[in-house]
Amino acid sequence: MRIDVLSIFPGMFAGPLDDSVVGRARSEGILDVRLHDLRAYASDRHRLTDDYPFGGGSGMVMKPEPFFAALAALAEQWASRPRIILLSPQGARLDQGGVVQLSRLEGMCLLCGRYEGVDERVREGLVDEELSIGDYVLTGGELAAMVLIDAVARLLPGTLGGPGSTVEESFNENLLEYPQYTRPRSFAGRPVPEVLLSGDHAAIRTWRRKQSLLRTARRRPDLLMRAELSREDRMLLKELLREGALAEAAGLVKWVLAGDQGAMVSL
Ligand code: 9D3
Repeated sequence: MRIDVLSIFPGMFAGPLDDSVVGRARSEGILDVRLHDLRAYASDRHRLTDDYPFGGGSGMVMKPEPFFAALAALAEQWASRPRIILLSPQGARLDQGGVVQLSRLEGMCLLCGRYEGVDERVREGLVDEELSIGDYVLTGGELAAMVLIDAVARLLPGTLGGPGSTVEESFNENLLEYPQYTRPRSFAGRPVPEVLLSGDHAAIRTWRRKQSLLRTARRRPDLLMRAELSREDRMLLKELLREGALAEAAGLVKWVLAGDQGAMVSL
């Protein structure tokens, strides 16, 4: 996959994309990240990429010309036009489903905004999709672009985590992970749960599934409501209810087990 990035701070991308899974994907030619300094495409002699907002107000707005000039220059290099994505707080929230879809593209071009925002003509004339990485305020789109690249890179064919572990992943979709342990068997007076040392693989699988359900119910009830629950899952949730393990999540789990969510959502 080729990813072009337009930013006035291309230097920000140095560290995060150089090591580990992303670094390997790049050195193996699975991922081709091309950083472009937006300032190089500014039209005025001061190479300004921002200006005052029409209508007044505080803060600066990114000028449209550098984005248009940069994309015109890049169009010469592209065999086909990649998906052009603006990272912005007004974008749709990126989630793992969106990351999977993006990972199937041949290429993307990421536009990173700065200041208070980007001239609307950039959206109207250039952008295919606008994405946010969450409801908190960053200083610009660069870190969001790096998050997107990191999440997409690990799914590319040939990288660790690439299409392959999908059967297990879809099974675990919308559930949090179970607690994990490694050596030593006892640390700081805390032993590893007995079942994990038992060698009873069926019992281990059931314990892990139950822990996943417990964690998800207590920490992320929003995910539990979307999870595809098997008959065994329902049984495990009933056990957790009976054991009083669900605490404040008990009400939600009773509602999930009642099984009328489809009706509720369609109302
Ligand atoms: C005062 C209004 N602000 C909107 C919440 C203006 C504003 C703040 C921060 C405009 C741009 C930015 C810079 N942020 C991004 O460019 C950005 C972002 C983010 O702040 N949060 C989550 N995802 C993203 S993607 C790009």
